[in-house]
Amino acid sequence: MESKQHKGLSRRALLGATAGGAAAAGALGGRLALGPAALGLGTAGIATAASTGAALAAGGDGAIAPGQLDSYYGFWSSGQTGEVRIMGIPSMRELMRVPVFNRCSATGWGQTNESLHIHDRTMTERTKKHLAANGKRIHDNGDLHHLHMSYTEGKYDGRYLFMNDKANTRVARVRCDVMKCDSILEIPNAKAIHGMRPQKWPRSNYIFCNGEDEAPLINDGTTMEDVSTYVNVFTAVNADEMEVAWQVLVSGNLDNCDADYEGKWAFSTSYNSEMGMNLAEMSESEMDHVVVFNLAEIEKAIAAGDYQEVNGCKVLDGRKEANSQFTRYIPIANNPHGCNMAPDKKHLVIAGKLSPTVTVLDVTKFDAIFNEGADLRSPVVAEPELGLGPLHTAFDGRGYAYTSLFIDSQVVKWSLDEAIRAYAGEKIDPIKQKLDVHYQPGHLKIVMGETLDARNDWLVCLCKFSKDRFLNVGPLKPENDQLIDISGDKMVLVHDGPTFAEPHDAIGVDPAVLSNIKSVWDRNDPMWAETRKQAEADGVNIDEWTDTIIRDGNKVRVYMSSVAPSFSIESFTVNEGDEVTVIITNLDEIDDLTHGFTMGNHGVAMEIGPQATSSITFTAANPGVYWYYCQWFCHALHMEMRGRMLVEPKKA
Ligand code: K7E
Ligand code: CUA
Ligand code: CA
Repeated sequence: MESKQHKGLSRRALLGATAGGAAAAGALGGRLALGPAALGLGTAGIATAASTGAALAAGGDGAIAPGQLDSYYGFWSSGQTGEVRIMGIPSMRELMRVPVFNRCSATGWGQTNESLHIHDRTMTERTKKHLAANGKRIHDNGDLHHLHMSYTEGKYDGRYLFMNDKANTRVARVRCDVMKCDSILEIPNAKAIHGMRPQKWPRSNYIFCNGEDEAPLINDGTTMEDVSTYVNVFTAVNADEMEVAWQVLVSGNLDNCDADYEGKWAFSTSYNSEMGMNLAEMSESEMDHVVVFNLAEIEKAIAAGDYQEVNGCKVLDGRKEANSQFTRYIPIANNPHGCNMAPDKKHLVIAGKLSPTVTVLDVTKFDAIFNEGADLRSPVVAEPELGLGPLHTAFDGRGYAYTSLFIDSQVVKWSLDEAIRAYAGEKIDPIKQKLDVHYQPGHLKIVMGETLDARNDWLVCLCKFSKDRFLNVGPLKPENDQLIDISGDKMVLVHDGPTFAEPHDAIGVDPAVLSNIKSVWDRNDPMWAETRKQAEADGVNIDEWTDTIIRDGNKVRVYMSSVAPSFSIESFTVNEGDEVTVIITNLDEIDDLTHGFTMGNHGVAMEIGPQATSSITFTAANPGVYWYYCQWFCHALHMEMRGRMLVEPKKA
């Protein structure tokens, strides 16, 4: 493989030396690129800008010249922003955002009827009551920490991405063929889904979801002070149906989780085995634990009907005092955090957080701890001391592990094999290198590192603080996702990547896995199945040019088509107080020809991709003239792609 090792001249030094030139070229390139494309004048001007950029970016180290594609996809979580971001590795360019738990001003996510159907598909009655009381239809926020791709036999299969929402106890799914969310599931009984992983073997039949916060199982206000009634809930979601398959009650809370490569186990860290309600109580014990979930035993009980049904979920008791075969609790030092399965199919690495150690468990020894009287620490095969604040661990394909040290602001590279030999008594130091990162790293990821196809080229380290690494943008600073070249013996930091609040986690994916990505929608896509049903009931063919207005009491459905640069309807009339639904099919079939629909002064906007149908509903509360327009710059006459809604005053 071609080495990407540092060649003496850093990207930073290179760009620093030519900063003035780069900025000038960037500004020039921007203007040139917009002008001719918009006016349909060809691309002669763009070529000039591109070659200027390429010269500046030459020199390697993760730099990708204009017009060049990245080697890998990166899928980034975004924490409290609630979206998924698609990045390029190694350029660290942001390629796209996929709204999931957030609302999106550009695409209308959280506002279009298609996205609202997805949002309220599985809302609990409690959430509906809460939303109604607050005058809302959906939550406005999410806290998306973890995202992972679906697996088949231990490798990514390019079907779906799955992600958690800690804020509102949800799990969502994104279709990889169109990179849009197609399912959001609110999980009953649990509180605050944090750690979340798909099953790796034989395929991702389940998504494992950790409930982080403790509360009474029947949370109706009757036992709030009695902490002994609090439980934590581990949930398996059926990934194909996006429904809860089963839940297991556990002792202690649940933080991060992972699954093995044999389909036998899931495991979760717990920092609050104490069931403490404040910081002092939560860090009181010397030891917390990792919960091991025995999938075969759980399945057996579910199949036998040996469960309790709570809020429509099948619930098993895996708490310590229940003494079941569903769980075992392996003691681990002091508030552990990360839970990472190595691609050697054998080793699970638990990061100590408050302890300077990581604990390596041999998952092939987990059967033994389910025997009566077994030593629960018997699967421990190494416990190297790595540094302060170990949070998460990544793996390459050569047997090295890379652990983030939050307090030390470092990534430590160490050998799994040597750590195991050292634990067995050999005089050997498993630590290969410590690299400073900037600053306070959380997750770190190697391309394909959470699959049986782990690579040896790039490590991304997601740092929580950027402090002085970028121009000051005010009290709220970006995070800093750093790119590290791991292809040689030594790790080399090659790029700083500022990001908005707050990616926790990421995965790197070979584009070969994603050959199914479409550029144009399929007209029969299920995304607008409900809308299609309504159109059929209205006798409207949304697959053809249409300009039909259906009046149904005070509901008005406006069916339009779009072909650049026109909507099929130039104006329509409704009555004051009407509930108006605008349904638009974009009949353009060309790559990258997205239209939009924005209704002026109504807070209404949506994206309509090529060959897609989108719809949006609002009330025309005030009489008068309102212009609607296409907000996606689609044509030289894009500004002219507009029309009027005339709202007749109520008759006295
Ligand atoms: Cu470490 Cu929520 Cu994955 Cu953040 S968690 S770092
Ligand atoms: Cu269509 Cu702008
Ligand atoms: Ca603790």
